[in-house]
Amino acid sequence: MKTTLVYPGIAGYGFNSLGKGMEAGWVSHGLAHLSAAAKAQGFAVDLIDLRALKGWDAFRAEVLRRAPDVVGITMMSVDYNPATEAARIIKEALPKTTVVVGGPHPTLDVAETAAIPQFDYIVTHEGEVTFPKMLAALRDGQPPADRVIHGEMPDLDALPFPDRSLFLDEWRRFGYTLDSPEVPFVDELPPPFLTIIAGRGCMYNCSYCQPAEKTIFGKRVRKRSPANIIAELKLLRDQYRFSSFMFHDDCLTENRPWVTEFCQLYMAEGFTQPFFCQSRADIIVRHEDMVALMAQAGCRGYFIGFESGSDRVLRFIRKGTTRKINLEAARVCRKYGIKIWANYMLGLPTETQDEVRETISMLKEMDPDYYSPAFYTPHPGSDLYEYCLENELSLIVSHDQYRRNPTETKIKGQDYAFLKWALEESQRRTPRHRLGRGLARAGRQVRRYANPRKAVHKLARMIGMAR
Ligand code: B12
Ligand code: SF4
Repeated sequence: MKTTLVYPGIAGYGFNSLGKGMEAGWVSHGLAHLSAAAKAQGFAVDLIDLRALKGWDAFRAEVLRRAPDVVGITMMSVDYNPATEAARIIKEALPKTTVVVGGPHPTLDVAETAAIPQFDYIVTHEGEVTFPKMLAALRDGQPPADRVIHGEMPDLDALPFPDRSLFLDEWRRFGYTLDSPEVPFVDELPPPFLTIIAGRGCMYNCSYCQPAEKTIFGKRVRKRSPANIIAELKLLRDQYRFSSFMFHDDCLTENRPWVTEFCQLYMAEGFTQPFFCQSRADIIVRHEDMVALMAQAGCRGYFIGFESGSDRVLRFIRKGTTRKINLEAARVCRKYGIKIWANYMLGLPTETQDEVRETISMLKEMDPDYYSPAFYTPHPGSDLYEYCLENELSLIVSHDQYRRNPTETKIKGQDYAFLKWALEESQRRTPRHRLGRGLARAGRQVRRYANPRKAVHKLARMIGMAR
C-alpha cells in the first residue's frame, strides 16, 4: 500500500521555484505531521512537491512512476487551482488511485471542495489521527462510507515529530542543495535554518483572519509542552546542527507561562541559536519583562501585525491595538535588540486615503527593520471576507489571487495607483533613519569582516555618496 502526499504551493512562484524565498523554501508542517503519523502506523509515504517540478507533464510522469494507491493533497484557498489540477491528472493517469484532500480550504469551504469529483474523500480539520485510520481502512478493503470526514483532534504531545525528511529527501532528489534545510530569510537567522510549530490556533479575533483559525483548530489554543519542543530541538540539533530557527505559531507570545518555561528550558539546555516568532503589539507592551526574557534566551525578531496606523481602521478590523500601542511596542523591541518585521495592510474595505497616510506616518516614526506590506486580500473563512461578499467589494476572480502580495487589485473602491504610491512611500526611510541604519550596518561590517574599507563604502552608499 503506497501513499504519496502532494504539496501544491505554486500559486506564488510557479513550478521550478524551490529555494526562491519563504513560500518556495519551507516545509509544510501539515504534511510533515501527516507523514510522521502515517509512517508511525507502518505506512510507506513519499511526497511530490510541485515546487520542485518543471510542469504538469513532469507531475504526470512522477505519478505514473510511483503509482500510489492513495494520494493525499493539502490545500489552502490559494492552492485551489493547482490542487484540483493535480487531482484531475492523478485520476486520468491512475483511475483506481484514491485521492484524499485536506487542509485549510477543505475545512473552510467544504461545499466548494466537495464539488470537485476527483476528490474521493475530503478530510476537514486536523488529519494526524484520521488519515492513518483511513489508510488502514482502505488497505483492509473497507473504505469509509462518508465522503466528507471530520478529522479528529490529536493530543499534540502524543504526536511523532513532523517528518522533515519527507521534504528534504524529495528536494535533494531534485538537486536542491543549500547549506540549510529551509531557506533563511534575514541576516539575524543564519543557515542552517529551520522552521518549527509549537501549537495550533489563536485566541484573538481579528476580522480579516478569524474565525478561520478557530474553525480549523478549535476555540481553545493548544500548545505542545515546552519539554516536547525542546526534545524536538535537541533532535534537530543532532540531525541538522541548525544555527537558527523560526516559530510558525500564529502568536507564540499569547501564553506567558508557556513562553517563560520554554525560555528557561532553552537556556538551561545550552541552546544559543537565535530565533524569530510572531507576536502582537499589545502583548509586547503589556509584558515587557517577557520580551526581555525572550531576548535573553535568543529571540532576535518579532513578526508583528501592526496592520494600520489609524485607530478607526484598527477598531474596524478588531485588532485590539491602537496606533499608540503599535509605536510603543516598536520602542520596547528596540530596547531589547529585537528586530521588527512589520506586517501591515493597505486598501482595507472602508479605508480612506487619509487613513492610509496614517499608516505611512506610523511606519516612518516606527522605522521597522523589515517591511512586509500587503494589499488587503479577503481570505475565505474570515469575517471580513464575508463582509466583502455581502457588500460586493471583492475583485477576486480566481483562487490564485488569494495572496496578500501587493501586486493586484483586490477591493472595489480602492485606488490602486494611490496604494502603489503608498506602498513605496511607507518603506521610504527618513534621512535620519537612513543615516542611523547606515552607521549600524557599517559597524556590523567592521565587526563581521574587520574590513573598514567595505564598511566605509557601505556607509557612503547608504547616504547616497557612492554607488
Ligand atoms: C506557516 C504558514 C505559512 C508559511 C508556510 C506554509 C506552509 N508551507 O505550510 C508561509 C509563510 C509560506 C505561508 C504562506 C501563505 N499563507 Co500561510 N500560514 C502558515 C500558518 C501560520 C501555519 C501553517 C501550519 O504549519 N499549521 C500547522 C499544521 C499542522 O496545520 P495544517 O497545515 O493546516 O495541516 C493540518 C490540517 O489542515 C490537516 N491537513 C492539511 N493538509 C492535509 C491533507 C490531507 C490529505 C489530510 C487528510 C489532512 C490535511 O491536517 C494537518 C495536521 O493536522 C497558517 C496558520 C495556522 N496556524 O495553521 C497560515 C495559513 C495556512 N496561511 C494562510 C495564507 C492566506 C497564506 C498565504 C496565501 C499568504 C500570502 N502570502 O498571501 C501564503 C500562501 C502560500 C502558498 N501556498 O503559495 C491562511 C490560509 C487561509 C485559507 N483560507 O486558505 C492561514 C490559515 C493563516 C490565516 N489564518 O490567514 N503560510
Ligand atoms: S491575525 Fe494573528 S492575532 Fe489576529 S486572530 Fe489571526 S492569527 Fe490571531
